[in-house]
Amino acid sequence: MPNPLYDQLFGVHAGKTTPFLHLQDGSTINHAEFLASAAQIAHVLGQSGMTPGDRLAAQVQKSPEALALYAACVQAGIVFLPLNTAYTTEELTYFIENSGAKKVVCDKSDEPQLLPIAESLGAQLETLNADGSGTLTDHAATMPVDFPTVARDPDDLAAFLYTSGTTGRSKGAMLTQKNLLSNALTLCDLWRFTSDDVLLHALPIFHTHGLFVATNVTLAAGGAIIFLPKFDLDQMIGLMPKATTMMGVPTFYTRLLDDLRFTRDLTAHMRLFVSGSAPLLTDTHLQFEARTGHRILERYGMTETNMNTSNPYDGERRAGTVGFPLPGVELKITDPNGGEALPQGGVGQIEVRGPNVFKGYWKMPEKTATELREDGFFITGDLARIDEDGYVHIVGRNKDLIISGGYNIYPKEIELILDEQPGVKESAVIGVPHSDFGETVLGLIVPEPNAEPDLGTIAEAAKKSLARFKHPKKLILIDELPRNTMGKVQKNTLRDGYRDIFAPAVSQSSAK
Ligand code: MCA
Ligand code: AMP
Repeated sequence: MPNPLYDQLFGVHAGKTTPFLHLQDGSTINHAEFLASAAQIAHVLGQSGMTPGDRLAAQVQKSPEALALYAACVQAGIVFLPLNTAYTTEELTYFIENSGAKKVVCDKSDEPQLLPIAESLGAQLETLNADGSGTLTDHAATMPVDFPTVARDPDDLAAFLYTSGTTGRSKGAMLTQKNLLSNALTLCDLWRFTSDDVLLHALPIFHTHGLFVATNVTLAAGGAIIFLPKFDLDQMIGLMPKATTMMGVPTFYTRLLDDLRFTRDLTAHMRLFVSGSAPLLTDTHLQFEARTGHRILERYGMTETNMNTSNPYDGERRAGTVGFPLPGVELKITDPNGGEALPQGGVGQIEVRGPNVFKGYWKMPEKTATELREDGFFITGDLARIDEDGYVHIVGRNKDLIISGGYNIYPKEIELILDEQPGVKESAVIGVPHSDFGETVLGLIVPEPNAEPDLGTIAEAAKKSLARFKHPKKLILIDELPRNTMGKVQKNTLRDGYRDIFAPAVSQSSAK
């Protein structure tokens, strides 16, 4: 029975004993071994009563077993919902409840907090730890090593990825088999991935970049991955000689450039460096070329759309641009007010349509209707222009969003918490340039009349509710927020006023 995503990314490697995952302890898992462990997990899912279309929420550390869990979900027709390991219990509760997940997989250390929540929401819980141990793998070990793949239609859901929004409520982006597969095959072809490639993989596998771009593209090619638990400069430099390609967020590249061991010799054999998830500064692009002789290939995507554009493999990789629309992806620049297409060169919002564009937000038809037009074009909220040669230049955002080290942070979510604190009249959260993370979070707080809110207590409240990467790096009391005549807070004025607060000598500011 056909299951296009499983068949073409995973099943196609059945029986292959060529390496798939090179682990940091020096061991290797080949394709056949990986598929066997995925099949065993798929049996666990099936035997626990999960049926195709059910959701599985996983907040687990990066491990081969975590990746096999993804493959198992695809094979069993379960919708995979990976979650950032930094999310707090409060954040997780929302995701489990909103998605109606039937199973939650988490680290053993999180079980005490999550078990009562899972039980109260009618979900089963399994554990999976960073070293691969846990109830999930214990159960899987007793299962057969092949699993009858569940038939799926290209429009069936394969994954949910939650993405925050300007209202502060996270939305589950529904991604179909077709969305993921079409993008993986297109990128594999465009970036010339083959079974000889070895990708240096230090990205997390709970977001699009690390899972659906880096992993799926390598799978589509039948290549191998040097699978690191996280970005570690020493490991990156130590293992680079064994790789042919690398994908990363701009912070990876600035951190590598900050290290003198990162040289032309170290990278001479490399075939391709890809950057995305946040703007790569022209300066970083040029420094990288001067140091290594390689031009980083920058591409642009979103959780809702996977990848939309890419610089060319063969042609000029133009610094400060995200290249051309991918084959099969239509892209237009429209007037943010009326929605009509602008003439070439005009600055407007990016809209995209193609097999990569998601099906909508889970249980949020109104949200879906405001962002996904009836004709299939998705309104990205990114502002751009197309130059005379067709390269897309992202010049800003029509959405209140901060990108810190490649992670998206919606200010509204933080403002809602700050506003609730005693003595706080209102707040504004902005992104300011940061030399390592590109942008970082600054919270500006206006006290109630005659109140003196305690910033330490407020910071603690934010820590309790929000993932670590969303915590304001600094909170500042101010008298009032600048507003325009319509009463709207002028965040640009605030961003200009505080842009040097972390005094970055060279910044990766997203103010493009
Ligand atoms: C870690 N911290 C962060 C971040 N990461 N704070 C703000 N922003 C971050 N991105 C916290 C840590 O918890 C720690 O807190 C402190 O900052 C310093 O940690 P450090 O050791 O320097 O950080 P790290 O562990 O080295 O992580 C930095 C990182 C990582 C390697 C840049 O954030 C990362 O892997 N980012 C990639 C994100 C990604 O994959 N994005 C793709 C999304 P404390 O000191 O309190 O412990 S997909 C997407 O955007 C679209 C679809 C696309 O186009 O790809
Ligand atoms: P996310 O919602 O996490 O998927 O993040 C998607 C957002 O990241 C996009 O809407 C852009 O604002 C930003 N983004 C991704 N890649 C790039 C890039 N190469 N340059 C600039 N912004 C990017």
